[in-house]
Amino acid sequence: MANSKYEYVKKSELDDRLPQYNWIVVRIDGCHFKRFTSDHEFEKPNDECGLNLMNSCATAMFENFPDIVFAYGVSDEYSFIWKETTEFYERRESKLLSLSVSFFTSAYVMNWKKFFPQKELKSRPYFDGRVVCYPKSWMIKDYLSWRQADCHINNQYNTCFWMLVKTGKTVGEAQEILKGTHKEEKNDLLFDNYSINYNELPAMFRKGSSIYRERVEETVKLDDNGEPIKRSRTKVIVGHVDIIGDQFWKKHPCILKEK
Ligand SMILES: Nc1nc2c(ncn2[C@@H]2O[C@H](COP(=O)(O)OP(=O)(O)OP(=O)(O)O)[C@@H](O)[C@H]2O)c(=O)[nH]1
Ligand SMILES: [Mg+2]
Repeated sequence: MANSKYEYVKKSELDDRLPQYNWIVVRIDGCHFKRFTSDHEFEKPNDECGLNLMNSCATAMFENFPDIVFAYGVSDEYSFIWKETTEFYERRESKLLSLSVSFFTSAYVMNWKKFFPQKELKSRPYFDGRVVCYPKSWMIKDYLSWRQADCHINNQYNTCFWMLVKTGKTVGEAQEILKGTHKEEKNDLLFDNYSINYNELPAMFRKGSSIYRERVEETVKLDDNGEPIKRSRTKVIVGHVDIIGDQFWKKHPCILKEK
C-alpha cells in the first residue's frame, strides 16, 4: 500500500506480446562490422574463423533456448526462428529481442579466444536486432530463401571484387569491371582469370550456415552377443546446404511443422 502512489507508472509499459501462432524471426546484425573486421584483420571477403565464431554463438543460443527451431547465418548476421507456439516470456518482443542480442554478444566475447587464439579483442563487438512475425511456415521458407539468395549475390560479388583488388586493380577499377555483370559473367571472370570454380569454394561461404536439430541413432555399447545397443538422441547440426529448394524441408518436415 505504501507504494500505491507511484504504481500508476507501470501502466505506461507497453503490452508488446507478439501475436499468437506466428513464427517469430529474431535477426541480429553486427554493428559497424566493416570497421570491426578491419580492426581485427579478418580475411577478405570471408574469414573462416570469424564465421565459425558466429556459428558457435548461434549454436549456444540454440542449446540455451529450446524454442528456437532453426537459425541461419551469413556474414555478420544471424536469424533465429522461434516456434509459432512458444510461450517464452509470454512472447514479449522486448524480452525475446534483448535477451537474444545480449546472449549472442556475450557468447561472441566469451568464444573469441577459442577461434582467434593469436588475436587480441581490440574493440567491442556489438549487435542490433529486430523481430518480425510470419503467420505461415511457407513465409518463413521465403524469408530464409531471401537471406540465402542475398548470401549468394553478395558472396559472388565480393569474391570477384577482392580477387581483382588483390591482383592489382584499384577499388574503383574493380567496381567498374563488375558493374552490371550477371551471375555467369562473374563465374567466367573467376575461372578465366584465376582458375577459380565458384561452385567449388567452401559451402559455408556460398550457402551460409544453417542450424537445426536432427534425431540421430547412436551405438551406446554392445550387448553380450556383440550386437549394438542403439539409442536415439537429438543432435544440433550446423550445415551449409541449400534451403531455397524443397529438398531440405522435405527431409526435415518437423522443423517448421505447424500446429
Ligand atoms: N573481411 C571480412 N569482413 C567481413 C566478414 N564478415 C562480415 N564482414 C564485414 O561486415 C560487413 C557486414 O555488412 P553490414 O552489416 O551491411 O555493415 P556494417 O559495417 O556491419 O554496418 P551496420 O550493420 O549498418 O552497422 C561487411 O560489409 C564486411 O565489411 C568476413 O568474414 N571478413
Ligand atoms: Mg552489420
